[in-house]
Amino acid sequence: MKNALTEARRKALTAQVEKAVAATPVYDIHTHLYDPAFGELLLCGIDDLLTYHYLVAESFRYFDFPYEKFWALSKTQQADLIWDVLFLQHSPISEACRGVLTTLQMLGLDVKKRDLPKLRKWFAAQKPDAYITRCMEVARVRQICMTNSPFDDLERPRWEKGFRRDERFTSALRIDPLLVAWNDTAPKLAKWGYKVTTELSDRTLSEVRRFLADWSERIDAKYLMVSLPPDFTYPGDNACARLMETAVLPHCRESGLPFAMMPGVKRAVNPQLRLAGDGVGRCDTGTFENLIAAHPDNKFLITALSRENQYEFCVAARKFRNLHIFGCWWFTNVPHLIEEITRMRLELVGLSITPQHSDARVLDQIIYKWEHSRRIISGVLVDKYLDLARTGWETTTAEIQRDVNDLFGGAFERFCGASK
Ligand code: HDL
Ligand code: ZN
Repeated sequence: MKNALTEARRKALTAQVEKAVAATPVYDIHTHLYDPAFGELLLCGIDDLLTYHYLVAESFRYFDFPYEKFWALSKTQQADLIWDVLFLQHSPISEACRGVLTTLQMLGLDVKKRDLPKLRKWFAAQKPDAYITRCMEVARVRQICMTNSPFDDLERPRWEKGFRRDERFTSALRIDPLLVAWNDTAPKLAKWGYKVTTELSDRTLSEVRRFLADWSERIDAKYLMVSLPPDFTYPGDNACARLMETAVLPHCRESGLPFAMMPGVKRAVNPQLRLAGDGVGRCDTGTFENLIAAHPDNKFLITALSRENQYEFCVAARKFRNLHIFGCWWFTNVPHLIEEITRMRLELVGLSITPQHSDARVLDQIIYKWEHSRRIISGVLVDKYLDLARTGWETTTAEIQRDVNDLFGGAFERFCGASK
């Protein structure tokens, strides 16, 4: 007998879910933000929002001058051009443009006036520490995981000098150069005192493990992370696969740290766009199934850049309990795909996933990235709980809150293990 869901029950359930999703503080498990101790590396404010590389790429579609001319301008001059072309000359309809406006609106600023100088004045008057707290409160973000690279010449010295941590900011050890550019990276490790050569001898591999252990310790890494080109293969007679197998994964097993892999990025498709110049390619998910199946004692986090791969990794997550899928990464971080990917994950895998991360590069972006995603995640969850209600299953308010806590960082923290 069809369970006629009363209008009152529909309304009550919808309100419960929307309230829980809107109010639950989230662990943002992948960002490019920095602990305030890193000073100017932590980007924030209207000019950083406007010169976000997503908007740079969109603006160049209207610019008819050489790339170098833009790069020679100051950040303020670049922001002026972007504001003019993407907000004034054309409606700011893209997700990255809309995001700037959502952030301004949620900070209580009037976008109707389109007064960029006035907006600049407001941001200039913000006190850094108070502003960080304000952005995290407005976005309802309880924890921010950074992307920390020993290979970043601006970041490394601050870690080596040491500083008092802001406990709201956790760390992830980013190791792309080690895995995808080993021949260029080996000399750097040698310069830093690790006895390595480009030849992957036993001594080199054990020194790479010492490097990973030193940095995991130094930054208190919650996981290790790498982005990979679409053609990464495992097993494979390539430095990436060999270093992964003989240094990275043993280190992760020994330290209990997950290894996050983000496949499908084609770096510098258009180098003239600099950070905005990367593209997407579909990977062979079978290579990752091989890797995960061969390492049952390792924990893997995966998000993919290709929409099709996100579906395939949903299926892979059903096969491997040591795989935790997360986020709508980069080009998939747009409403239509966030909805599709979240719906697919909940329907195929259930709640043992992490639906979103912000990937924010500018502090204030956490406000719009989470506002936009919460609305979509809320809508999908309402549908799912209404589907349950139609069977006669009554989800309690406490159970809804438990599930949302899981989706907003709880499942991730359990997957990482209390120890790390
Ligand atoms: O490799 C990554 O972590 C990506 O997120 C890149 O940083 C990319 O430039 C980005 O910012 N995506 O949102
Ligand atoms: Zn990122």
